[in-house]
Amino acid sequence: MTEDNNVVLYGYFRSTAAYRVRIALGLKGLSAEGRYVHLRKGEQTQEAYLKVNPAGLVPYWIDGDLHLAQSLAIIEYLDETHPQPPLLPKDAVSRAIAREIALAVCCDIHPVGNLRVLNRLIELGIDDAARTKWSQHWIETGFAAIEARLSHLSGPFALGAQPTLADICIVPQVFNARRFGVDLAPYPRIRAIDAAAAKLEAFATAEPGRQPDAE
Ligand SMILES: N[C@@H](CCC(=O)N[C@@H](CS)C(=O)NCC(=O)O)C(=O)O
Repeated sequence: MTEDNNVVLYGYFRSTAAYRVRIALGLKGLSAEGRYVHLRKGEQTQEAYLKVNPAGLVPYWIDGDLHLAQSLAIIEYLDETHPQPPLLPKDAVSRAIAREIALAVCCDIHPVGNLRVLNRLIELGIDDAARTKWSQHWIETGFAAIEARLSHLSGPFALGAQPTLADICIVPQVFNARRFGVDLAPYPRIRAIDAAAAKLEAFATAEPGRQPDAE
């Protein structure tokens, strides 16, 4: 993959799942053509995009004949095809812990706060304030578990001196937590990871506010 072939990343500036892939691309020194799906306007449910990704979600990755959904699958593919710098630690225990943290974000926190879930809550008559509490609750529950795990690991990143898949998942979730007004005071290790990551170009350029479709 180079900068000038047909590699395409469908995303949305505020999508935390697409944000993960942008960070991974940056860490690898890679880029892709960005195509933007306006989630708030519901473009992900329109026929044009469903033809691209029938799941109606971003990110979506096209690399020649490879069409791939799921941020973690995309990131692990990038890591396997472009091994430097590695996004998973060398030893099996640390690798398992990096995946544990990544999955805690991607399976336990993210899905219940996704836009389509919040839209369904609107349809069920749940008001703004209650929906915000819902999102805060699941982020806080997930962050408490991740913070407990991190408290046994040395920083500055989740698993030491280099960012891994764990940090790639934590940082976008922190962005989302701030959007929903979550108090981050109880999570010092998570905050420290976010601060360490902000100093790295790959994380900084992946920030939602710096994307071409940012509003
Ligand atoms: N597990 C998927 C989640 C993808 C996902 O849910 N993306 C969100 C944005 S972060 C989305 O497209 N939401 C559209 C919707 O909920 O309608 C991944 O990691 O890629």
